Amino acid sequence: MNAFDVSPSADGLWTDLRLASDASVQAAIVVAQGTVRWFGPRADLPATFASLPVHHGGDALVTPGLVDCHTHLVYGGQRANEFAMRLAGASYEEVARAGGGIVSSVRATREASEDELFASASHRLQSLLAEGVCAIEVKSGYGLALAHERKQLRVARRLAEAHCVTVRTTFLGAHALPPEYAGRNGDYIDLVCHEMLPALAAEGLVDAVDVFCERIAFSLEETERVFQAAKALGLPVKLHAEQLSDMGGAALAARYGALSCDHIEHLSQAGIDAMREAGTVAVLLPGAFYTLRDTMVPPIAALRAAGVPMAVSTDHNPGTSPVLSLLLMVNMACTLFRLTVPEAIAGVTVHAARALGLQKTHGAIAVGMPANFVLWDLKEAAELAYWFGQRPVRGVVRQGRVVL
Ligand code: DI6
Ligand code: FE
Repeated sequence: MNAFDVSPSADGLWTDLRLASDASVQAAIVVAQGTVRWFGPRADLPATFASLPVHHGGDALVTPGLVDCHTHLVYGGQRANEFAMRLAGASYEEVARAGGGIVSSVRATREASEDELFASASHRLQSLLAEGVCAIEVKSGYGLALAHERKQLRVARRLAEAHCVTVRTTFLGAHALPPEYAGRNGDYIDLVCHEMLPALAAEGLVDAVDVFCERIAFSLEETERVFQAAKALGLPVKLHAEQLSDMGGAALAARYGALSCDHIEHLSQAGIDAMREAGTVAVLLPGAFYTLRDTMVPPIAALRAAGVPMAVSTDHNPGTSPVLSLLLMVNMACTLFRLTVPEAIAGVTVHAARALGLQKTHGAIAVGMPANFVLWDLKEAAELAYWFGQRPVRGVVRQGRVVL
């Protein structure tokens, strides 16, 4: 039994709602066979729909279902000890070089069984779903060996099935150098490109390919080799780019038509221009910025001026962003990065969907799209950013079902 078997259909007429984009407008949504058939001001509702069974929204504010477009949700263990080390003065790079960091989660992930990983990730996913998330990206990258990367990606597929949520899987085999390849970067990238990626793609486990391009991870040349392997398999790419330094990764990713460049605290104007040309989404991750007590704010004004779409995500991971609230990221995107409230809301809906290539099915309430929307116990949209640490959800329709 999964979430669908126990959730009622959302088919019918949803009324007594107000639009997040203009709270003075009374809205209505018609859902038929799980798909949006009509959406607009209640006053404009065609008479043919007025006799449908009614779902009363109770004067809730309505938004599209949220999309968390960058997560590392599946992993073993946790790393509170490193949090303490950083509080005592160590930097993220120092912790990583001392054998902590990503590699310590790799050890714990390799030791965990698929069922254990599924149980812990399910628990985390439930927090996100309760806040109105209807689609989520899940990366591998804590296995760093074929069997363990497969285990992570299989868990991601199982999460989609068990929770009736859209999951996009991203292969992040080039996340860190596994200890058994110390000093042999080239050999490991060979393994990623010639064995891991082709095998996992053939098993249908990979929707996109990502690389951690950074001084403490992989170089521009190594990143490009992985992108070539992805391209040969027809898979879209994305990149952990310019988080700790300006490596020129964004421009490279844009040349490969990347769906998104993520983090981008140190992004240059050349990188911004390349992303605009390629239609690449800028994914902002304020949870990692906050946890690392970073001071380099991403170039928001320049991205805005260039018209590069900005998404906002949790980057949920055990090292740098152990957060399970996308609304808190909306708040932080506004307070720390100076996004406007409408920008931050677009960042967790329409632009986040685009960062996953899901713009035809998620991130908006639109005729022909699957019904994914959230009813909020709020008077106006600014409250979505304002009430941090709260969960003002009244109801959630996910994939045409009333799941909350
Ligand atoms: N950038 C991040 O913020 C995470 N991965 C990455 O490439 C951190 C992952 C970790 O520390 O476990
Ligand atoms: Fe990340």
